[in-house]
Amino acid sequence: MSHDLDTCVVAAAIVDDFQRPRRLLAARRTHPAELSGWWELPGGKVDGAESPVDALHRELKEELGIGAELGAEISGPADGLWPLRPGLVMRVWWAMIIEGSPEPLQDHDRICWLGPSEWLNVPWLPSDTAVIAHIIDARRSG
Ligand code: 9L3
Ligand code: MG
Repeated sequence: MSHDLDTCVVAAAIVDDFQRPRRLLAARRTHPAELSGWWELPGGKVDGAESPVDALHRELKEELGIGAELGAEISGPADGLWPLRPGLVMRVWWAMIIEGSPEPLQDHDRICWLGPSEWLNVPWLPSDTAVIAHIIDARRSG
């Protein structure tokens, strides 16, 4: 299926180290009501003209007050993308903080660092559970 016309959401798996990630940042959403209380990889929708990577830097600045270095993209099951719902796909990158310290400034009421064996220990949005389960599996199989 082609996703060319789908709206793109971008998100970051923020970790403490690209080579050997131990801690992963999770953020708890405050809105909309049906997503409130669920945890996600921070990010949001790409605006019309901006590139996905620019959008992700903007979102991380707005939502958490941080500057980040992006690593590799985490490829999803649908032509490399992560389907959210009809017409909406997500792209996810590894990221490390290079500036600032993360705070829930907008869209979230809590953030937390999940330790090495804790990456599935918060109620992630279903879409994000798929991403986290995938990266745990990928690391386990080398
Ligand atoms: N979404 C899912 N997982 C994520 C993010 C950042 C977003 N990690 C979904 C939730 C919303 C939609 O994408 O339905 C748009 O996200 P936002 O712009 O409200 O953050
Ligand atoms: Mg957002």
